[in-house]
Amino acid sequence: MDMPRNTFKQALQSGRLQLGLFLGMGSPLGAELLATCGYDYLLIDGEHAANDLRSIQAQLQAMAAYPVQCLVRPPNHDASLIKQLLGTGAQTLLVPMVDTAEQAQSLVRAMRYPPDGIRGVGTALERSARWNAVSDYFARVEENSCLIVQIESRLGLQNLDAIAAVEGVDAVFIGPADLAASMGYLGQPGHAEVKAAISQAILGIRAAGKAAGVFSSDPAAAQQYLAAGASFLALGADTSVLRGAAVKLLNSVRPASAGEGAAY
Ligand code: 3PY
Ligand code: MG
Repeated sequence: MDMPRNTFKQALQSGRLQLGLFLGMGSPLGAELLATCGYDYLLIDGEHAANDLRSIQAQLQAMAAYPVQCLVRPPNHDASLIKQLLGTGAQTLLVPMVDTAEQAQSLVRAMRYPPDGIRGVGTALERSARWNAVSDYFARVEENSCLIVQIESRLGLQNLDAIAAVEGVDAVFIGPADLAASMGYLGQPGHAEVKAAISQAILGIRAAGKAAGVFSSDPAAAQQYLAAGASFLALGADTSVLRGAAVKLLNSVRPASAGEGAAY
């Protein structure tokens, strides 16, 4: 059978805007439901959400029947975990907390087989190669693998040019929540100084010839980041979308005088 194509990577390479959502529910049914909504990509979050290898695998399986690209965020830089996530069939990884070019280089090596990297060879056991049913897996794996590093600290911003220049880093994604914390604005990802730093970072990433992305659940900020040159956005998380819609529905019917209602 054919190698599954990483159309997300192709879209980044050709500068086509990609709009996505983070998945934090750990639910294959939720992932499948969201796969019908028309987002270009859905990102299974393993950094903050309660996901493990098996729940990530189940969500990848649930979304496989739909024309949506699946990204995964591991919790850390562990090369063994990256090997397992790639083996599970994740082709695009968004790796958090990348502060230096050396860290980015290590991640590139974790993504690649020897002699260019350190990824172990075990396709007979891996969904990525459909257990060796994909006959040209090794010839096609690199063109279909995509590494996005997250810059989300002052140090990361200082090292942005060097990080973005690392060969094998396909794109750089800014994490506003952590960046805001690092800049002294914990809980204020929409602070004017944070937004200005993000727009500046996007310009730097583009100048390095890499695709730039950012998380923005605020549509006005999202427009600002698009204008600065971002080519992929995460528009929020399923958890916030669900909670926001549930609260809005309730408040649309509940009499104003009824207060907040029971606390569950
Ligand atoms: C952040 O905002 O810090 C994130 O990692 C989400 O994009
Ligand atoms: Mg973050």
